[in-house]
Amino acid sequence: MTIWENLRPLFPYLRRYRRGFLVGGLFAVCSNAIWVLFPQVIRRAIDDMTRHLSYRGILFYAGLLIAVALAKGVFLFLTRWVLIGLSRDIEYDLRNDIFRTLELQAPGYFREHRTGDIMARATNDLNAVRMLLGPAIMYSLNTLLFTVGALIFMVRISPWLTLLAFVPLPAASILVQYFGRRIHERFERIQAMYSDISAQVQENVAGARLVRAFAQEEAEIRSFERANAEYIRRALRLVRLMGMLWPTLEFLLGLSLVVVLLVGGHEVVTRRISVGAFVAFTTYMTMLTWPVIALGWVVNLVQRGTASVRRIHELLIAKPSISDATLPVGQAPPTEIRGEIEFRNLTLTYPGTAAPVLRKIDLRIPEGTSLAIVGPTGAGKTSLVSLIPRLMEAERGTLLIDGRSVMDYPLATLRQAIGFVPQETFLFGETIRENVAFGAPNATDEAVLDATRAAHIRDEILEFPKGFDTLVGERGITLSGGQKQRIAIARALIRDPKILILDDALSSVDTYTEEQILHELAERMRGRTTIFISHRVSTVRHADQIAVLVDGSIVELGTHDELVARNGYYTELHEKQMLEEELAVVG
Ligand code: M5T
Ligand code: MG
Repeated sequence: MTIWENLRPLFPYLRRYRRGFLVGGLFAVCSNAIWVLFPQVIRRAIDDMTRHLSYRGILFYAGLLIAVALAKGVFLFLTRWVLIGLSRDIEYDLRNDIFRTLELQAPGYFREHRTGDIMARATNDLNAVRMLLGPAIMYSLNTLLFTVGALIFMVRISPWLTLLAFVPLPAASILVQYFGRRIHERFERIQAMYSDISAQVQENVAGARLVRAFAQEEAEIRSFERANAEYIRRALRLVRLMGMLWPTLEFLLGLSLVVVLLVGGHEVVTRRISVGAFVAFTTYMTMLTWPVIALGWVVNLVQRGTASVRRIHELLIAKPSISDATLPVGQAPPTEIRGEIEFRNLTLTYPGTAAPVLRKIDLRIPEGTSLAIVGPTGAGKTSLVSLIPRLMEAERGTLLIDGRSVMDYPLATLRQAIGFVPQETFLFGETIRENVAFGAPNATDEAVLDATRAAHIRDEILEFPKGFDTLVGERGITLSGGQKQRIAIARALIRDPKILILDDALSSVDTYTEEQILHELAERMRGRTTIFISHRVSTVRHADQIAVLVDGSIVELGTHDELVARNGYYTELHEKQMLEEELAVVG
């Protein structure tokens, strides 16, 4: 693959700022056009001096040199300002685009990609791309322009000498290419290791309680040290390579200067070129030293940058596996959801697994009724309800809402109608108020109070010193499992959903509070559809329908009384829990 193909993902971004690049390029042309005149002034000065020495003449040339240097400085500043600024603009666009694509991914994406790896790409790789777009473009432009300008003047002084001076050039270019490939490979290995390290840090921060509880700190530290050492080892291999590149380039340049001195010196002695021209010529050569060395650095930046462009591109092109369907022409997407849900012979298999988690599910939940799902752990309850808000995808035709495929609904319409309380409660590190109003940003304070009251958490919140302004998580208060669950319920209720799904959402709440919340929910959800998953008979007994899910299949379906009479899984569960209750009363 050529470097251009590697950089292709950046083209749209570059195109967006082409005017800026044009302006920056013009400034670069100006600064270099002025800078190549510097040796010309020296040449005139020396040639004049060899003919007639005048103090005023010297002053004039000195002033001229200062003027040239100043003008060049101004344009260099402008070039840098514009071009480096553009790299920041594109960095801004890229970072937004990365976040946007991540935000649109289906939850399954984050099971397959490690957070640390994503973070590494969004930070380290983005930085490498910025260096490519800013300094790398700027220095290569400057090098190119100055070399071309210098070459024109050098050829005019002596074509033969110029040829000699550039003899080592092919060697240098081969060298740069050879090193470039190596740098690219090594840099990719470094970035991969950096992703690993980031992932380790992230997991150890997120899993801090577990690591402490299992006393695995030392083991984790050792494992981290190993990864860190490997990272440094790889970084040092790159340093070795780079350390060899620059001196080699400098050496080649020094070599050509020696050749020019020998041959050019002879030309001067034989009066074929003037002393001034000779000095100007060697000045050009020394002035070329830095751009050539910068070229070595640019090669490094470009190689790093292209490796990172690929890694960022991988993030950006990941198509969300779940998105709005394109309906046949002339067919409008449904805008209203009443709340009837139907599973039709639905079978679900997770990618990468052999056995289906859900088998031939046939189930209808009429609008405005409630369904409870019970069943042993791992039976597929969470998987089943995740299909309704399309957190996972069911095959077309197997899941219908109000008689239409769930895929026909725009995601926003569908999800707006659903209140979802996931099994694992997640709260943001914001205030309780913001967490409750997460899905209803325009909710009034009354609405927040009302939803939390229904979830039986309002009074507890009001007892916190900062009430609803209490921060949750790392920078604030640590809530109990049951408190988090009830806030999550309030968060779902405040959206006033047509369909409410509670996935074991009361598991950390005591049975007494649970009953009160259920009573409240029954009131609020009258005429709406409710699905709740639970392991407790006490939770599910009043539901219009109860489904028993075992190993991915619905084995029993009916009301509490019907199921109790069936002498199956539900009856057993019921009896066991009744016994437990009695024992609790006796105890
Ligand atoms: C049912 C598997 C899981 C289990 C089965 C979410 C998820 C689940 N599974 C995957 O392979 N990949 C996934 O992303 O599916 O899992 P569940 O639906 O979460 O079961 P449950 O909700 O009935 O269990 P529980 O413990 O919450 O009562 O084999 O490995
Ligand atoms: Mg579950």
